Amino acid sequence: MKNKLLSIALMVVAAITIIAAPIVNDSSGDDFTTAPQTSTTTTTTTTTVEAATTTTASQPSVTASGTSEQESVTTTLSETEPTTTTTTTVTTTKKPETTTTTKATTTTKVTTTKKPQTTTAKVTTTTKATTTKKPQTTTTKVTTKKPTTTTTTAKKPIENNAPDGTPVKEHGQLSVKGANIVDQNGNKFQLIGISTHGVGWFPDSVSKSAFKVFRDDWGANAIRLAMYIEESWGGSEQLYLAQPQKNYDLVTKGIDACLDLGMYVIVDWHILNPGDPNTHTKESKEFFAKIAKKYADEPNIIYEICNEPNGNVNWASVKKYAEEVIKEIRKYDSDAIIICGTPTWSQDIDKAEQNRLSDKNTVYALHFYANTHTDWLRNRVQSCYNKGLPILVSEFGTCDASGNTGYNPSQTKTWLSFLDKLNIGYFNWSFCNKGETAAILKPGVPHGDFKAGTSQLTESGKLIRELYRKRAGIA
Ligand code: IDC
Repeated sequence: MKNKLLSIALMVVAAITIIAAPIVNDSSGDDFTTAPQTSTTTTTTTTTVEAATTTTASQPSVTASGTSEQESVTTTLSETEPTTTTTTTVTTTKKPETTTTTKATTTTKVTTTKKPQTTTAKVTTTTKATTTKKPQTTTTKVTTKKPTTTTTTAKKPIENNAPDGTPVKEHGQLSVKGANIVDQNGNKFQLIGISTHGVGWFPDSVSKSAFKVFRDDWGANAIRLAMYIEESWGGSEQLYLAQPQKNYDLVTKGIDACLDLGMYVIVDWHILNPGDPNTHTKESKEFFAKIAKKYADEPNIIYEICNEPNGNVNWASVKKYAEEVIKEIRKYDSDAIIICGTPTWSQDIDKAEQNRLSDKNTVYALHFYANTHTDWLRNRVQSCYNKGLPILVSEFGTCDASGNTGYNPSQTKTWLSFLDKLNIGYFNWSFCNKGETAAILKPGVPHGDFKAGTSQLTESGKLIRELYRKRAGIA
């Protein structure tokens, strides 16, 4: 076969009268560009060997698909007026033993001009052996292309850079297993944390020394950074949509503090207004893409993509929003926990249970306020948990759902011991000094000056500290 092809190629070459032509062979070697000003004649010859395809082409024809082994003969003629130099290159690779159909295509391209400075004629013979059952009768012409760039999802490094002795050092990257969050060793893990109030309104609550008090004096392992995006009653000028850079900087400051402290950190896109998260999908995607790009390698980070859908929005609609935002986050961060809010201020986990998101590391938010939501909501949690729904209480209060009045320590205790039994995590609303029942600090206490002990705490703050410490085994 090799000799036969070689002689055919040489015959073809010999039969062609080459006058001239500047042909520029581009760097890929598969394409030719003919200098236009001197070109006068173009001859193309195609020879077919052993029952195959005849191709007439002004470009070299390259067979590609289905080629299992290849035998090729390349003849290059270089001419400097009018002398002809012939260079023959023969490349042979092993033929397959089980060839059932053999197709050979010889394509010769010769371009001539009258007064060339240099002439290059390239003759290429390509033999294609195909081992498919039915003979293929088409030849695929391949245009040389740079390899397409594919976007790969960022992977987390295995290393855990959290400081020794911290919660993240011990538990590492979290994931979802059935109805529970598990740690890097596959053990059930309960996130126990404190939520800030709106960081736009209380910028000094984003305080590393304060977060350290929650870790060391309260036994918390996580902080939730609540970033309101706008409000209906006023104060919106401090919030994300009005001041994206300021709010982004506060959130990253809070995340960095948690990285230093080895604490988990929830980045909360706090929608209360508007109630439909789809209103600002674009802004949400931009925000989370920025955060995810920056922190994808940190096991600390958790994304909460919509705090509390409410008003005229159903689960199907929230799900649509969630799918878009999750897709965006997953471009950069393949495995962090994502929390998705549920309708009716994150109470309708049962709706989500019936039509779950496909992302395997997404959990569903359930929020309660102890004096408003009692047995009926606990029953819902139990029933969804039994069906394997992963739930996180990313916000709860000790009082009425308004955040003020109705302090209810006994319902708070009932809730927390119920959640402890199921290993469901929870975050108390909120670390702020605003004069309201749910606030942890007494009015006027500077957030940045928060200290261990009880002297700065409200009744609600004292209760949560006591329950958290007990749970963590702090004397
Ligand atoms: C409350 C704050 C209060 C603020 C109000 C409106 O405690 O100071 O004026 O928001 O912005 C939620 C929300 C949370 C609420 C909280 C108490 O997630 O933003 O905070 N709550 O009403 N859901 C149920 C209760």
